[in-house]
Amino acid sequence: MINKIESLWESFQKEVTPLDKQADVLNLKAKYIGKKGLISEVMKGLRDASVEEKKLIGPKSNEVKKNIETSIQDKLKDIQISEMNEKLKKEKIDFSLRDSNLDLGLNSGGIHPVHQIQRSIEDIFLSMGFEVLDGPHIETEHYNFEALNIPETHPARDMQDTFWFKDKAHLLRTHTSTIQIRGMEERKAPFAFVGPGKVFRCERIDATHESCFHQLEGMMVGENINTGHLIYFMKTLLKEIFQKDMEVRLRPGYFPFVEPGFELDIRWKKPDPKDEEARHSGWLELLPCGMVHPNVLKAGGVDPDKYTGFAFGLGLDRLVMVNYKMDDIRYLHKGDLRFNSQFSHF
Ligand code: FA5
Repeated sequence: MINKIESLWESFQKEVTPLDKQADVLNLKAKYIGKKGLISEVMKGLRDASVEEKKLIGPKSNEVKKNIETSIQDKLKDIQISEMNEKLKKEKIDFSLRDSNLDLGLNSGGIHPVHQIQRSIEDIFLSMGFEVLDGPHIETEHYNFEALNIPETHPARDMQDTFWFKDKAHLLRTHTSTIQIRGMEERKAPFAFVGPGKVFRCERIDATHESCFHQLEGMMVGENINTGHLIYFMKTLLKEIFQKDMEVRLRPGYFPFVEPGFELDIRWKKPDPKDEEARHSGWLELLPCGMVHPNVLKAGGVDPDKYTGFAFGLGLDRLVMVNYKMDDIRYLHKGDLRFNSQFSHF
């Protein structure tokens, strides 16, 4: 077997040398070290080998695999460089120019403020032991409504105007709460995760409403999780974002998937565009949340007699508005470079 492995290494070297296309190199990689590649085929014979042989063959095959991997990477790099040189010759474009622009800070891109805030919130929750999950934009009625305790006849379906697909079975998700169900299905309690992303609603657009905006869902499930935990995590989140203790209040709020449900408001000063000094204080509705309804736990495969949990759904675009004292949400996604470039240094 050792001989076979060594001869595979030799034939690989012969085959890789003349290649000049990335696709061919990747095919060769699969041929030798893919799941069903030649090395794996040879390794099948390991079962019948003696203990002494096994001790030699294992490290040898690892060494050859490593050599093949390194040689593939080197080859791919060489091909990339020669393709770029070829292009330079043909198109007479100086690719290095872009880098020098970046050095000068000209035309450089930046991270959109919504994504900046999303990333910082993800970091806050990661540091508290939460996972970060993703979910599809195109959803089924089951994940968007049914499993969230919103049956077809329930009036709560009217609260969110939905973009439906023609098949009437699929839709653009109207909230990130869909991630709650998908997250529960994939893990065993206890768990905690957040799920950020785009959501879509057939809304009349105005200064605080967009039809495509961003939410960040959060969920914690375990034994004896209660409203105290919910308030603790929400206050910690707000303190980290605003870098100070925030005054909050909980009001009753209705969402079919939580019981009890709350609206968490923060005390804030509303910006007055006319007079910088004349600000007026108030409460801003920021964070709907609550204790997960037993039906929702059941739909996600969690035993509601043993576990409880809290969930929340944060509107990221509105949070950006508060953070930067913006008076109109529409600036955020208009694509006006004069607006966007203000954030490009991040
Ligand atoms: C929900 O979407 C619930 N899924 C949130 C939730 C999760 C409640 C878990 C309880 C437990 P709501 O429709 O209120 O709730 O939207 C949540 C947040 O999204 C709002 O507080 C607001 O910040 C933001 N939001 C809602 N509609 C818009 C819109 N059209 N444009 C911009 N932001 C919006």
